[in-house]
Amino acid sequence: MGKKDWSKYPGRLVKSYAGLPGVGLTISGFLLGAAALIPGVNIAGSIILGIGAGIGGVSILGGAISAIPQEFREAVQLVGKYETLDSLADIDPPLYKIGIVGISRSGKSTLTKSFCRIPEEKREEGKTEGKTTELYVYIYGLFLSPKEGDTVNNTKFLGFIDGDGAAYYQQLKIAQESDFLCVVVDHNSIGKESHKNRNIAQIDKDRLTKHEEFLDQIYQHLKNQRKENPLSRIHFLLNKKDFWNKNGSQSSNELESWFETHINKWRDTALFTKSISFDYHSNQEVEYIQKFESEILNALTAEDA
Ligand SMILES: Nc1nc2c(ncn2[C@@H]2O[C@H](COP(=O)(O)OP(=O)(O)OP(=O)(O)O)[C@@H](O)[C@H]2O)c(=O)[nH]1
Ligand SMILES: [Mg+2]
Repeated sequence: MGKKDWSKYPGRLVKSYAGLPGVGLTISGFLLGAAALIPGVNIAGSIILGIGAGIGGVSILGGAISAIPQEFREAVQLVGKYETLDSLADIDPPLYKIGIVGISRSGKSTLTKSFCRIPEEKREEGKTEGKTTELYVYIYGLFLSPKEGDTVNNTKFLGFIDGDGAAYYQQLKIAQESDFLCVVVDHNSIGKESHKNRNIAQIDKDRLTKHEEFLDQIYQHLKNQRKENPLSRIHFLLNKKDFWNKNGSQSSNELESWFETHINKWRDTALFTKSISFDYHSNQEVEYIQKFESEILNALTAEDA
């Protein structure tokens, strides 16, 4: 059985009564009935009073029932399922929303797949399979190490939000709705399936410019949308380390310094997040996925403190 959130009941009740014709009828019934009590007025007035009160009573009862909150869906039942961003409001407990943003081919869906260990048969076309076209949320249960006195397993329910990197309206929406925002950048658009005979370590300057434009858009949007309600954390990942660090070359130093310069700019001025962090990352290595998990745990702990 789902739980209901009764804290919203009084508000819903007032709303539900505001639109009821029965309340008006009750009042008119009472007025007519009262008139009937005046000596010399017809006895029919008393009957009208009865009818008016009756209709009013039924409406009041109907209003009280319709204001009962909708049932909540339990997060534990949704683990391993896809949801939409608009369907999360009735989930209990509320999800901790991890938004993954970045330009196309930076590795957002790969990160989501690897972190949530989404089995192949569950991957959906346009979501976690192939090029992302739709904005989706994937529900994941993160096991937390038990605190003293815990009698049951402590799980935090995460909603991973991923979308099409080429559709900026999706990216801005994700950033705006997140608790923990992960911004993924890279040095070129080469992927696993297209690296043969290519210089995988080469830094594509145009791509870095594209990341910069993207970062600007996200920055402006968050500045506008989240100044009253700051995010819990923004975490930057410089992805595809397995490619750009191939030879441990001079160019990887350049890339790292490009990355850190941008993060420092955010650090100095971004008031729309409680904290900022970054890491070098590769979706190909489990060690980095674990580091990403510690970063989420870290932000969660800070949030609970
Ligand atoms: N070498 C390497 N390739 C990666 C890494 N992460 C992702 N890729 C590859 O980069 C390509 C694009 O990855 P996706 O995860 O589909 O990129 P995306 O950001 O979801 O892109 P859109 O859905 O278009 O927004 C794929 O070929 C991935 O295999 C990584 O850490 N290292
Ligand atoms: Mg994708």
